[in-house]
Amino acid sequence: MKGIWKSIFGRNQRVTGKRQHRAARHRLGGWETLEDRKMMACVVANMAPALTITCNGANDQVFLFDDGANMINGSATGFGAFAAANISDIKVATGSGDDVVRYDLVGNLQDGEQRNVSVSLGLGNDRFDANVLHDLKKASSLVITASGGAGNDAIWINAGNDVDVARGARLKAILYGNDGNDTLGMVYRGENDGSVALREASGGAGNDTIRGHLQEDVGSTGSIWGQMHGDDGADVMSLFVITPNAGQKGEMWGGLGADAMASSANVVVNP
Ligand SMILES: [Ca+2]
Ligand SMILES: [Ca+2]
Ligand SMILES: [Ca+2]
Ligand SMILES: [Ca+2]
Repeated sequence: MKGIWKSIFGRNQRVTGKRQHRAARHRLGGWETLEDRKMMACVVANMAPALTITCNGANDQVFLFDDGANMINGSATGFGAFAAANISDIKVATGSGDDVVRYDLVGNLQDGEQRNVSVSLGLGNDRFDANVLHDLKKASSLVITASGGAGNDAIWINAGNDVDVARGARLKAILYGNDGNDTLGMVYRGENDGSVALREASGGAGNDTIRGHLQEDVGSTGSIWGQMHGDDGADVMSLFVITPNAGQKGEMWGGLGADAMASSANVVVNP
């Protein structure tokens, strides 16, 4: 599959050439320039329904544009542009270095379409943005899981511009800052007749900033939930769930350390 993938992009020749080059370099005493390392930074493997992007210690950038129907277009440092069809599982691991990852839903997620987007940012001061720019249609699912690893990371789920979630559909985010002073957040606004959840935002050790603003339009009939843990450190946290519907809509825990916490009245606060 890897071979097919490479030949689609006409890279076989280049890979062979690079191997020879690397062998020659070893003979010359193992010199490797920064330019060489950049070239090898990310590997993209299309094994539909899984798309796996694995990067190394360089400062990598991975961009993913999901049309919500059938096609993921993207680019990754050292690999260049790619396109993959029939993908439901996207796994990104960027390794060490200060990495930037972005996932954009650039069309409506169509009836029944499933996406599990899993991003592991590794060591370094990393950034991940998920921009949910369109609606989630009937029985579709978008689950975003991200972990920052050690270092001061920023992880944001941006779904604040009228994102309607249809009956039986779900939008779920699970965010881990891990060690370091991290910033985690999710913004949602739209008509929700399915399920919207900031299922977990966990800061880990370090002084973290964790924000949740989840707002359902009037007429929404779905379920909504926000949950966060500051964990160790002096954390700044806010969780506001704005909804026309009654009942508890979230819970937050400050953990050890002096935390600053703010919430709407439908969120249970454990300092
Ligand atoms: Ca990296
Ligand atoms: Ca990293
Ligand atoms: Ca971190
Ligand atoms: Ca913390």
